[in-house]
Amino acid sequence: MTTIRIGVIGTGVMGTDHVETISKSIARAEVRAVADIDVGRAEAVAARIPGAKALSSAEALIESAEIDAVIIASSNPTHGPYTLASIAAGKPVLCEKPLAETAAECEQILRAEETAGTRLVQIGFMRRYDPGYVELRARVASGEIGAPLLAHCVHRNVSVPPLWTSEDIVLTSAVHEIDVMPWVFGREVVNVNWFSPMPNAPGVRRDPQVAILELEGGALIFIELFMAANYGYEIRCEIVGEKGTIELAPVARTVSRSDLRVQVDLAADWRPRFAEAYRRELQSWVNAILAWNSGDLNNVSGPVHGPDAWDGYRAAVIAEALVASMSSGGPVRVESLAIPGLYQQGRS
Ligand code: ISE
Repeated sequence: MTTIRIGVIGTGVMGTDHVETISKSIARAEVRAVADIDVGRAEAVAARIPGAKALSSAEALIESAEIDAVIIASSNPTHGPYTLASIAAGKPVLCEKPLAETAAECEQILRAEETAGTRLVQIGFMRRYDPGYVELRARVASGEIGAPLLAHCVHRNVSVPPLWTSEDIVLTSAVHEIDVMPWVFGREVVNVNWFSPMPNAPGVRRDPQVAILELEGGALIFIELFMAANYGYEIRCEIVGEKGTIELAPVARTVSRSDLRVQVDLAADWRPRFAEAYRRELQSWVNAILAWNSGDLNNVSGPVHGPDAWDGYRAAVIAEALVASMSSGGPVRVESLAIPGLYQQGRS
């Protein structure tokens, strides 16, 4: 097999973005089918991609003999069921976060993978492919700032859909820091605590929120989540160590000066900010599937070399602990992640 035939479920913001990235920038892969509950939307996306068709159902896409690998970018409640269906069909699957809505559902996915005998699931934690985060992690590991002690993270959206709840902010947005910061520090989360300033005008959600994650050994991660920040999409991260600090540099390519002002443009959402991360994520996923298909004996981890179902499960456990802290108003300990009898037990 020289080209991976991909099927994309969900043609909303992320599904459409993946379809476009694959068509324009990914080698040895093509989109052959898209599926969406809104058939008209799926047809409109398929019409722009030569050789792609719109299918009536996600299940038909997963089972199609013309599809080698699946991307799930439909609504959050569908992630778990479509991931399980892809495992049952023996197909590699890249599922957008969250892997499932609960840690218990993620555990079911881990067990299904174990029964299948291969790790088939990659999760869309694209920040692990972002050149900035990759460098941050390498420099922390190099020891140049001594032991890392703290991280200050800022995660701001222009706005979110009107019905998003306080919990959605944790499960859909904070989940990125929940995944990437333990990866940068190389340590697990042991304790979480959630705060929010009292709102002036109570609404459907508490926004902004602050999450504090304590890692093994005592390092602290402070995360500001502000979903109605209005002014632009912005991600910041600074690591404070014993001997210095390292932070993500601003990503704008140009700075302008006029009318007594210095200006830097910000994006309206995460797609431009993480475009290179998405490209690298997709190419690496395709390359891993090709290597697996070619029977590469060094390829012991199946078609998944990036964040996997275990990482999706870990993030779900920590997100649930944060939601518990939101209700109890106090710190919540993250109990051991190990699942008795599971082969991933203890894997980092
Ligand atoms: C969105 O769903 C994403 O996944 C973005 O990466 C994140 O930064 C944003 O807050 C979410 O709304």
